[in-house]
Amino acid sequence: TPRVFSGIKPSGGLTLGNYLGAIKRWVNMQGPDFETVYCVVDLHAITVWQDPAELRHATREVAAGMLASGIDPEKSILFNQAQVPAHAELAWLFNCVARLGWMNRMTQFKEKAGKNAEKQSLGLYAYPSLMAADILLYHATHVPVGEDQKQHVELTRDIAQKFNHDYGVDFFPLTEPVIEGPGMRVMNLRDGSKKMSKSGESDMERINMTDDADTIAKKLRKARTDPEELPVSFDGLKNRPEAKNLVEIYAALADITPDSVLNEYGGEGWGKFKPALADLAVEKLAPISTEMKRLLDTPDEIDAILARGAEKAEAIANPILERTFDIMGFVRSR
Ligand code: AQP
Repeated sequence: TPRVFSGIKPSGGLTLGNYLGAIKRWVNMQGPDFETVYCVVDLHAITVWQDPAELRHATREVAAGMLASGIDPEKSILFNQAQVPAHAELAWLFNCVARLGWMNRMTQFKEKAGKNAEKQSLGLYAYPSLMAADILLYHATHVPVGEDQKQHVELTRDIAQKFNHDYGVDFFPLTEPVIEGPGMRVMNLRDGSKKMSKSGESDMERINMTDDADTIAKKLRKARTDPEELPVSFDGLKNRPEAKNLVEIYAALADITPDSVLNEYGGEGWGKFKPALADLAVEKLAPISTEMKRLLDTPDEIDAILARGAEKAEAIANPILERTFDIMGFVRSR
C-alpha cells in the first residue's frame, strides 16, 4: 500500500484553515488504500522563534486537534518529529545533497524572510531539506499539501533523484506532490488576499479550533465583506475575495458545493448569511473543540499517544536511515 506523509507545525494553535485545508482530508485518507503517517513537525516550528512553554502547549494542542478531528492512532501513525531523531539526522545528510542554488529558488523563504533575509535562521533557509527528510524517511510517495508547499515537494524529488544518481542506487522514491484536486484555501477574515494563519497578527483574522461559540459568532459577524448581497452563482464571486471565502467556508463545513450554498442564499444579504454560517461553524466545530479541551486537560494521554506513535514511526524510519548511512559509506557498527 502506498504511504502518505503529512505534517503540521505547532507554531500556534490550530486554525479553521488547517482543519479544512489539511486535517479533514487526512482523516478521509485513513483506510485500506493508504498507510498514513501524520506528524506534528515541531522541528520545523523553531525555524522562527518559539517560546518553550508555548511550543510544548502548541505541540499538544495540534495533536489534540488531530485526534479530536478523527485521526485515529490505531489507523494512522501520529507522533511529533522531535521524538524521532532520524528526521534531524537525515536532514543533515540531505543538506549535503541539496544545492544552494535550489534553496535560493524557494519562494516561501523569500516570502517569510521579506527584506530581512540576513536576520533569518539558517534553519528557515534549510527548511525544505528537513521536509525532504520527513517524507523520504518513510519512502512516502503521496504528500497531501496545499499549493504553497508544492515547490518543496518538488525539491524533495530533486534531492531523491540526486542522491540516487550520485550513489548509483535506486533507493529513494520520487514523490508526487499533490494527490487530489486543489485543496481548500481558507483566507484571512480581515483581508481576503491573505491566507488564514496561526501566527497572523490579530486573533480576529482567524477562527481557532478552540474558540467558543460566542467568539466564532463575533469573528464572523465582524468578518470583512462588501456591501453587495450574495450572487446566485459562484461566477458572481469573482473579484469579491472576502465574500468568496465565506461562501467557500460554508460549503466546506457543510460538505456541499459553493453553488449549492448560493442556491440557498443567492440574493440574500450578510445579515442573513453570517448568522447562518456562524451556526453551522459552531455545530461542526463544537464537538471537536470539546474533545480537544478534554484531551488538553489530560496532557499525559496526549503524550502517551505521541510516544507510541514515535515508536511505530521509528520502526519504519530507522532502517531507512541506517541503509542511507550505509550507502554513503559511514562506519556504524553499534
Ligand atoms: N489557510 C489555510 N487554508 C488551507 N490550508 C491551510 N494550511 C495552513 N493554512 C491553511 C494547511 O495546513 C497544513 C499545515 O500547515 P503548517 O502548519 O505546517 O504550515 P502553514 O501552512 O505555514 O500554516 P500557518 O497556519 O500559516 O502557520 P504559520 O502562521 O506559523 O506559518 C498544510 O498542509 C497547509 O497547506
